[in-house]
Amino acid sequence: MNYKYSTIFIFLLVLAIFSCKEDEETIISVPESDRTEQQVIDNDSLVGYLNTHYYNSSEVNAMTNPSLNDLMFIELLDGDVVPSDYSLLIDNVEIKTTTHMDVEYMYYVLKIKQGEGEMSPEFSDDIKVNYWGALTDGTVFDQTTTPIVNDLSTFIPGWHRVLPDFNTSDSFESNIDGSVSYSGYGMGAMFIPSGLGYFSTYQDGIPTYSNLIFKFELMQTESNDHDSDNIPSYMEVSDSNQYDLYGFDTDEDSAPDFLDTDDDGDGTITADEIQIETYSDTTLEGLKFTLDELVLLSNQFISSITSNSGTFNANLVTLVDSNDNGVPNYLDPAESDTIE
Ligand SMILES: [Ca+2]
Ligand SMILES: [Ca+2]
Ligand SMILES: [Ca+2]
Ligand SMILES: [Ca+2]
Repeated sequence: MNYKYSTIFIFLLVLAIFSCKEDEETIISVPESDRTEQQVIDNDSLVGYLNTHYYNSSEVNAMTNPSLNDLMFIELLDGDVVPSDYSLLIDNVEIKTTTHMDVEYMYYVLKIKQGEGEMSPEFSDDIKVNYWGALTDGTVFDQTTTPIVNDLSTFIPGWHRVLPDFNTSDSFESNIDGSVSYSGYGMGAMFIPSGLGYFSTYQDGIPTYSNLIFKFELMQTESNDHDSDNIPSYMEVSDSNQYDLYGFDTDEDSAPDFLDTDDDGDGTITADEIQIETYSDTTLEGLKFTLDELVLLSNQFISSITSNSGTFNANLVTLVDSNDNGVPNYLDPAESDTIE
């Protein structure tokens, strides 16, 4: 190696070392924010937004089936007053609190339509929705054009809290072009802190620690029992954290209860450790009438209604506790008798 090339080599080597060092420092210099501190910052920002934005309340409230684009958030400029027929968001949102990852969060819900349907999703159910998502600076990062069906448990924590407070559509009709028009659907908007959104995780179009605004329409919902053990997934959580599907593993075999067909690991599947009585009728109304007449005990629930070639079915599930120790058999390895 002659002098000229060795100089270049040393220069590149120094540059490489320097670059590596800089990369390391870049990574180290961005520790995740403290959730409690970030919540204070986020809540100030959200309240600021709600105090400086109004919406077309009279117009949208008068509509039977308002679309997402019908609901408009408009910035109140300094010195202006809210026009009549419009309302300031802060005066109309419901203020909610919840605990997520041991932090108390506040979030805000604007309810335009409760929804005329009978169904409300649990946080782990499938939902059919239209939505529009934006940052508080007005940047839209996602929007549906036709309703999508998705498992609500895969959505961000804010959605788990908000959607169960709404009802589904009460009717729909198929159009000539194959699309479906819904009416009487639940519709609203949520204003959620980053801690109930993506927090420190960067998403396409969503910077880290972004507060999020969603408008949504809830068309339909369907109960989810991910492991088909007859215990709906929303019930396969701990009492202390009703939204944490993955954190509840009774037999500690690394399969969380909602994905475990033998929850207590005693060798008898859960479906055989509970009592199931099926009710059927040729009409939905007839079945509902029968179910309404039932007087449920505290350890009983009715599974969602399903239909199968003209017959409507629902299961009355009893969580039997044979040894009377307060733990139902399917979660109690000490009690493994199969229920007849
Ligand atoms: Ca289940
Ligand atoms: Ca398990
Ligand atoms: Ca299970
Ligand atoms: Ca079992």
